[in-house]
Amino acid sequence: MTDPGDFDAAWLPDAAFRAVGARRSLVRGGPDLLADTVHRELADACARFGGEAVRGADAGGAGLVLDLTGDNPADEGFTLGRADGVTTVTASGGRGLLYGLFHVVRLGEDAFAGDLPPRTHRPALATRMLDHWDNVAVHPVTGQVERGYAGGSLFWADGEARGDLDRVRAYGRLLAACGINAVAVNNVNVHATEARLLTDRLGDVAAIADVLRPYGIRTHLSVGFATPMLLGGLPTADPLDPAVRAWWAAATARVYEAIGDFGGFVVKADSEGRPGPFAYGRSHADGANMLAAALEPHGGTVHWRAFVYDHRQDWRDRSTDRARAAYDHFTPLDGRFADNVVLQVKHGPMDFQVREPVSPLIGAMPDTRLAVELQVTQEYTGQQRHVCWLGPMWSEVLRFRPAGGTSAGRLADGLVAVSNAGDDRFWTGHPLAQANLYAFGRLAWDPEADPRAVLDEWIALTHPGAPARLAEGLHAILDGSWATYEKYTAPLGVGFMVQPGHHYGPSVDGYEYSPWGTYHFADRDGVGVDRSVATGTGFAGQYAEPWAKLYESPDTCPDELLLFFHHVPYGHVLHSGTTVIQHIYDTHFEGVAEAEEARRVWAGLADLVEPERHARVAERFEEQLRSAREWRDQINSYFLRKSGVPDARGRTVH
Ligand code: GCW
Repeated sequence: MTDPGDFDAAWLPDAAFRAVGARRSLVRGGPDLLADTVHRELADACARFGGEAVRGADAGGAGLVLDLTGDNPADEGFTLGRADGVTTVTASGGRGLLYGLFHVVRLGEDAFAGDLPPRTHRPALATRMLDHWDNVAVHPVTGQVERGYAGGSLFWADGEARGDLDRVRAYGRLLAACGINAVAVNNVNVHATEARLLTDRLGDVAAIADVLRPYGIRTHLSVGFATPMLLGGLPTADPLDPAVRAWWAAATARVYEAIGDFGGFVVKADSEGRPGPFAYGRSHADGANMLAAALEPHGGTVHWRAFVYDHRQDWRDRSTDRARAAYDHFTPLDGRFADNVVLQVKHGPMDFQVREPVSPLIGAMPDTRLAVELQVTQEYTGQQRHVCWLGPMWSEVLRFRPAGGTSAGRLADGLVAVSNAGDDRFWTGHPLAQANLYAFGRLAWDPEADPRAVLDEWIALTHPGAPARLAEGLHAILDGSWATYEKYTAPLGVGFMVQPGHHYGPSVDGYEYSPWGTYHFADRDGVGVDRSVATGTGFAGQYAEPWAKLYESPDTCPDELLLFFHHVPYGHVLHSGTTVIQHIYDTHFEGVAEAEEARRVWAGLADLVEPERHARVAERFEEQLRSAREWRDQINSYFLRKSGVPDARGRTVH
């Protein structure tokens, strides 16, 4: 065992188990791998807190009984109740039992006080998956973990699988405690070494799967579309070619020999230079369905990403709009995907910016299974050097009602996120970014959950028994941190303005004359992208009503998305009553002031937080402040120089 002191306990510190560990508990039912996990958890907790954990036999006097009935193993739900001094968790399947245990842990002493009428809890979304953009071999451009801000990979180091899987085991345990049930272990940009995870390096994947399985987590692999050529020696990867289909069928069958509960493939095809079906004149449905056919006999799923756009656009070409691309490519294919294909759609139409509208593809393909993809790793939201609690952003996305009816969270069968975890001692680089990982799992379980309540849970689990002042301080720092980040970065939904390549820090024109399709079109008169139907790219028309109409006009478009949908003069008056240019100045000064205030609050919590954790966050705040000031000054100066309109409040703009 790795010394637990080597890495942070995150939301599962020993003390979080005090209430369950102080009692006599009984786990009934099985044999079952996950019921054994539940028993082991209880036995460990009891060893610390003086209780007793019994497995199997009926023993009197238990204060906590976890009953696995086994009648519907696929059901992930559980029923929790309390009567006659006994707290009972009943579940049909092992995962439900495990989730029930963690629910009891979250409740703490409240699970053992008074009567609780039986209540059933069940995840709203069947797939709750983390994608790791981890490379096996260090990639010359993207390193060990693409867009990773938490050290190296949990799974791979320098071209090899890590031998010590204790960290992976601890990770699986943390993920189970927030309800995550699937992990893809390699980057969607599948390079040469990583392609072999499907073939001669499959044993490494199987070893990871073995460690995650006791926590109810199925392992998935990202695969490259051209693998039959790369590794199979075939002259083509045409999805309709019988030899290609046979190659995938055989490769997939071998995966299932090694990993009986393998989850399936994640595929990035015809996207940012990755190979795909277009090369053969085939559709994305042809491509996805070929892989689906290979997986189908074994019960596996294809997660086919919808992130398809022209990344070699001519910036002079105003008719191409990257925001339109996913909808334009995929809606004509609705109903043509096999039952075990899930279309994985980024939550916004562009690319994980601090503010985007919800992708119009969500809800536009009623006959296609949907997974919504979030980015827990903070590529565009401060790279885990800035504090940015994303629960409120994701909650907005999941509660969005595309056609005024069912919410995005209810339309999806899966929620997927790019993980922010690595081999860093605190898992996520910035210790407060642990809250994002936790919240992702909890929102995938219940997309309607109040993010504030989720944050309360995370605070209470991470710091059991801490005084109210700590929770208040953490709320003061985290609650508004997304809004703060938005204030000092790209304004009013316009996006990007980041340094090309690594995407950290400001560069207003960094992507303005680039082929990536990410422009703000600022000139001396105004700024923003006209995506209206009347005079722009027509993107607003991809929405169902009421949204199409709302976004179409600058008069009704919400302020925070104004520059995403419209090009307006600097003097345009927002609903808030201020002009666009004054809003830019005001928010940039405010954003920095708010970050300074958050740093001050954190400093005042030093007596309540373990020194190493406190120091790590304090150090990150220094960098956040430096960077936030740089953002403020570059954005403000840029717009003063473009517009010639001074700050009405006469503050320093360089
Ligand atoms: O946000 C962009 C990232 C790429 C990433 C791509 C994607 C894995 O900058 O690093 O590639 O999205 O989602 O495929």
